[in-house]
Amino acid sequence: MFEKLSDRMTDSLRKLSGKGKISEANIEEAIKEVRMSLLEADVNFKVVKRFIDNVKAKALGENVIRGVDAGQQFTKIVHDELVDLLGNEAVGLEVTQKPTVIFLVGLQGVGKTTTAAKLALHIRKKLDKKPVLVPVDVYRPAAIEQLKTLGRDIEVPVFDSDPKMKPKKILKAAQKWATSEEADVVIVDTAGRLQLDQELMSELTDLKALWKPTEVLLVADAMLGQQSVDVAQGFHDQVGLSGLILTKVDGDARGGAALSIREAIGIPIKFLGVGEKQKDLEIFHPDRLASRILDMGDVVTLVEKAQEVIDQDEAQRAADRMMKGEFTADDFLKQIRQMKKLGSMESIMKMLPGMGGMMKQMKNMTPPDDEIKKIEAIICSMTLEERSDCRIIHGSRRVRIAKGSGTRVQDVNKFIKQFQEAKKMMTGLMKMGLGGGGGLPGMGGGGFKLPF
Ligand SMILES: Nc1nc2c(ncn2[C@@H]2O[C@H](COP(=O)(O)OP(=O)(O)OP(=O)(O)O)[C@@H](O)[C@H]2O)c(=O)[nH]1
Ligand SMILES: [Mg+2]
Repeated sequence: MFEKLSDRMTDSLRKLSGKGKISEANIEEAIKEVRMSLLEADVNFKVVKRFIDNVKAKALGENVIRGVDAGQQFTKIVHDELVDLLGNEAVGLEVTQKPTVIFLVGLQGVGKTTTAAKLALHIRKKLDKKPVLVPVDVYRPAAIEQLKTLGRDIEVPVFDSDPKMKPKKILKAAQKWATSEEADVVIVDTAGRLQLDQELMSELTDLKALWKPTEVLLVADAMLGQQSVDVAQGFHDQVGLSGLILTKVDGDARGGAALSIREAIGIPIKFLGVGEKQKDLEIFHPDRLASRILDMGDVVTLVEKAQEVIDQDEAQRAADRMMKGEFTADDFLKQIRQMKKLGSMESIMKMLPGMGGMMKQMKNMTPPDDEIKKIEAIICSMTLEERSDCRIIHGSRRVRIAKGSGTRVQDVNKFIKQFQEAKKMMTGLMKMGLGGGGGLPGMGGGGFKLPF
């Protein structure tokens, strides 16, 4: 998501770079393009108008710093305005009340049930509280079973709702049950409808009156576009919302709806659903998303992900060995495997500043993930002895490794050469105190380095 918007925005901002100072004449074109890129991304036209007016006022205002490149100044203004549009601060969940009751509401198929499970996992792992789940969707036959299965996967208790009972009765029974479970947070997964209808609204209002929820979160599908602004408005008018969770952000939605809802309705976006798995939920950070859109990278999220999935001790051991010049192909294989836990190379690179533009230039080259797979296969085809000292790998061994890994002898030659060079370079850098782990030979020229 946001890729097209990001591409267009960065293109239009790039055109300004090199121009000395912002002037009405030179930013007119850039402003026009920013407006077009927002409209094309499906941002609500009223929201676009306000956004552009603000950007213009700031750009032509007195606060412009002299001596800074016009492109950079303008990018900063657009960035700040985007952050403002998206709600400035990240707004997390308030879970101090016991129990905190969270209703998830929304149209059919937007991802309410999946999100209920993701949220439960987040609450247990990140907030260190005990969540329970309550399904009240008695209309779709398998809905209750679906939540029970998800709950089992993440070991979160799910209320044994009886589909023959009315939602109100279920909720009443679930109140007692939640107390006996000593739940800190109760997540109620409500039924979806094809569209906003009165029946659904009055059911939700009834449920809300019965067990006053701390949060009513609208789950909205990022793929739905403009329509979701009306849906959000409808839910907000009739049920009252405290926030929004935007799902399927990993898809190829244009993203405009996300940029519109906060501004149009005034409720904060709290989380993003970024995949089908239980762990695929991110706290929504306005500044990080703005940076991603403007191809300024999102190194903070990347580092946080790395802290979660990378074995720090192992990384330290590898770094120590690199320092002593003892880094082997086997260590390298371990590092590749750790890094793969972070996601595809493409998804990692997208989070690095300026990489969006760079990736476009790399279109005709072998995709980095294919390159890594090749390297992995090459190392796996080496004997332990060869892995610990690549210098012993001569002619016939190279042929054997190429055969074993399904690559060409040239590929093996290239890897060994680049591995030795990168090792030398990394050891040098480490000694100067400049390097981190994770140098990747084979990734063209001098290797590729992650920012940790
Ligand atoms: N790619 C992706 N798929 C998602 C995401 N969230 C949910 N889905 C998928 O969307 C589909 C619908 O999800 P559900 O959680 O059943 O949606 P729901 O709103 O509970 O649906 P109803 O209860 O029928 O109204 C499933 O196939 C999910 O795997 C997400 O963030 N990314
Ligand atoms: Mg559901």
